[in-house]
Amino acid sequence: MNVKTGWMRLCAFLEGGSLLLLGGVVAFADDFGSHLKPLFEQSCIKCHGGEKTKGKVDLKALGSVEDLLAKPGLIKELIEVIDFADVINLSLGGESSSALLEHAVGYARSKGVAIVAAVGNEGTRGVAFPARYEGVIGVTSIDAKGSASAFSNYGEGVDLAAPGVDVYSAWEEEGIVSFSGTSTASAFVAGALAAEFSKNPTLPREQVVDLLYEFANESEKPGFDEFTGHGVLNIGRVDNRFDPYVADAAIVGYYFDPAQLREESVPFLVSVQNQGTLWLKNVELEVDLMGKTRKFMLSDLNPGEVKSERLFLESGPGKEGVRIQSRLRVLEREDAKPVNNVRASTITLPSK
Ligand SMILES: [Ca+2]
Ligand SMILES: [Ca+2]
Repeated sequence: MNVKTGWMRLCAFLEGGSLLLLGGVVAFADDFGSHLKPLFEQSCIKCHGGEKTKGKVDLKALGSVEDLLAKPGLIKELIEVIDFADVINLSLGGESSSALLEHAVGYARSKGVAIVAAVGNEGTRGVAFPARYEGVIGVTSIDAKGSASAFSNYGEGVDLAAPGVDVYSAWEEEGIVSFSGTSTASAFVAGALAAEFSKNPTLPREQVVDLLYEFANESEKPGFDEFTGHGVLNIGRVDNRFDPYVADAAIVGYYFDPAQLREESVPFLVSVQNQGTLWLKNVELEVDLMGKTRKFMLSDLNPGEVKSERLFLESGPGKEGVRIQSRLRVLEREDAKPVNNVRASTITLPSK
């Protein structure tokens, strides 16, 4: 099966028109040449303050994200892409809704096209449009440790998280460049979705999207949450779901409830997830904190299940960073992926 991936703009824009992002495409249609090429040619690869680059799109006409979204030409382009794409990545967003854009999203949904969009990089409550629309997969950014990026917007409309901090990508003339932003994360999810559509041609599209959600790694608050939605994209778990012998326990992080940060002794959760396909009878968790080692035995973990232990940080907000080190050991089995069995973090609680 050939999955067609439509690119809208490869770039989103910061105020002043400097570059924010880009992304990567996984699969193309047979007719890529005839249909997508003109769009690629129009897409900007590099945008700095409205410079025209290498004979590509003239960026002088482009203003803020809001201006961009309000341009009828962009919506027309989107509609044209919908007619032949399976996945569309929208690495862009704005604060206000647009009737035209909402119409385009509704049209895409009616055609069974998946739309993936960045949640925005203002670090505030309120997901950008179009990511906030129902039916659009809103993607947020995490760093290398799997924590939500401080610059990511949050709230209703965050569905999934993917890497978005210091991500390396190819650049013009064999160069390499590092990008950060939810736009980068969005591209990973669009690529993963295109790959999974291709690998699961008989599954309804909505079910394939649900697979990405179901096999996402737990992150932030246990369960669905407004910072990382269903969790962090893990295409390996999706692909391993029919292998019945994967034993993999993972420390998925430390969660501090913002409502409890004012206390002098701040409670937090250490969470462990069974990211394999085997039921795990016993998993030993050790946590080093403030000169003491605490041991816990987590029993009876079903595939995908998360269990948490509550600990306390005697530091309080605004004090110096506290080192926390955690280790996991799966008893009676060999863990297939030891790399996620250890986590060392220095926690500094924000002053409130
Ligand atoms: Ca969560
Ligand atoms: Ca593991």
